Amino acid sequence: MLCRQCEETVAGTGCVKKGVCGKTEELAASQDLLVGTLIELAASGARGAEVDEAIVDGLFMTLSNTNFDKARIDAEAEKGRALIGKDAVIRCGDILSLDADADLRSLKELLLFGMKGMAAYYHHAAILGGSDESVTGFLRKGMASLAKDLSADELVALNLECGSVGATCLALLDRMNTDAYGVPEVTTVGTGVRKNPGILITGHDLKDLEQLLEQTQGTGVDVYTHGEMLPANAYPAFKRYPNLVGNYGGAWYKQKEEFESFNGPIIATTNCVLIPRDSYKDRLFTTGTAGVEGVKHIEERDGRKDFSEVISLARRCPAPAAIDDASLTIGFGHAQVLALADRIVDAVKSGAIKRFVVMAGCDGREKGREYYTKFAQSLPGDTVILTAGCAKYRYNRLNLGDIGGIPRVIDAGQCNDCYSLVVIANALSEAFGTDLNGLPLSFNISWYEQKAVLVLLTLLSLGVKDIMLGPRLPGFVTPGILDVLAKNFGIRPNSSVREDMAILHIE
Ligand code: FSO
Ligand code: SF4
Repeated sequence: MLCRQCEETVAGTGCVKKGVCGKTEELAASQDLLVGTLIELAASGARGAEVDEAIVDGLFMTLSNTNFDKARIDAEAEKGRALIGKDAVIRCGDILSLDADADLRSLKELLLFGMKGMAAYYHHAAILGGSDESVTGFLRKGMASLAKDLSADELVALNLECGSVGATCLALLDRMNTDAYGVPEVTTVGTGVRKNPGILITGHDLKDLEQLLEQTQGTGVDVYTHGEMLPANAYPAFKRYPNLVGNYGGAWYKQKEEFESFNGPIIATTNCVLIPRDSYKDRLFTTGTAGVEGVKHIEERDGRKDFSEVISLARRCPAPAAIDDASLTIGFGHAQVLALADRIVDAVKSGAIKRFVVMAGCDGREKGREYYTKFAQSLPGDTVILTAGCAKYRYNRLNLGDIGGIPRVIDAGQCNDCYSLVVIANALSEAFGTDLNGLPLSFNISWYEQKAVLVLLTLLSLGVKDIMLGPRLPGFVTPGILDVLAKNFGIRPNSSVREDMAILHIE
């Protein structure tokens, strides 16, 4: 196997015997065949809703930490083969062969991983009824292009197109979420526990949360969010449920300890799910694109998921053990921030706010990610952090205060809500009559998996320059491609907090 799609890849170069994530060689081979089948499906010229769904869901299932169930990956490849109408056997590894020119392969991997991220975001929009042919059309075109001999210029252009379609996809998801659940409100969320038994829901799927809340009404079972589900607490549609207690725990990589101490059942709706410890494996359920071998999977039937087994298990379990009892302020999507726009502009003009730093992205388990906590702590008091995604868990408990009522950590929500950061940045650029690069705005992004790759491509397609990226640069980016990214876009790796502050013009 060779997998180097995420930031935690072995030695920063590639997982070859087993994934750091726990992916086995057998699972990697199945994923390789699935992605190869999807490339062939896209190249076959087949069209229709089933084809698009197969590409979107198949790609999403191969995203890091999404599906560890080989049988489901194989079944998905079988679905693809049926749509092609012949026995496709091409593996992605054959198409993106190591024998090929390393820089061209690197650009194709960048494109493939960006499309995996796009597929994940599109899946979320689609389950809420959203659709956009410009997104699915690009996924078909982009996947088919992986099997072609293309020049570096053609591949760079496709990557930028991927980023630009990514903006459309993120805007669609933003619209679908707010149409379904209302505009997020600024909300204080508790992290403590109550005495009732509870169900913990993690991942990004808001529709799963909606159905769980409906089905738990009157059962005496509480519901807690975990990880990337935290921002759900800000939606008016969910706030009206009295048994939505708050958020339990931190980012995805802490789940082994936190799922254990939760005591009750856990529903993993998407990435990031980890191969569980035995201590809670029989309390873990997956749904949607998520999967783990030996863990019960809840299927959707006629648009409905039946969580009765989870609820009945919860009633037999002890209440969650407290981890802490803090409060987090969330809900700064673009609507709430734009409502503060006049105050923000005045604060910049008066010098009360000197700089915004986008610190969005992912959290992860390496020790080196303490950098982001230290960076946030070291920022001067006249700086505001704009964030989205699970990266926030590195600094959302620091109580960094506010600047004249404007919080120093503006948390737009999940990584699915990165579109809000684009809207906010565009509004600032309009207010100050300058392009994004002329604003007092710096980017210090932390990445882990492929949704972050898509967001990065989106920022590049919007013309954002000088993005700092860490904690390590992608293993699939060759020195030659890094050089192109550095020369054309000013992308650079982070180093030490002190040096990076100076580079990002933070005094
Ligand atoms: Fe985090 Fe995981 Fe949302 Fe990612 S939970 S790391 S970018 O998969 O999805 O931010
Ligand atoms: Fe390795 Fe990441 Fe691939 Fe898992 S997803 S096998 S950790 S590169």
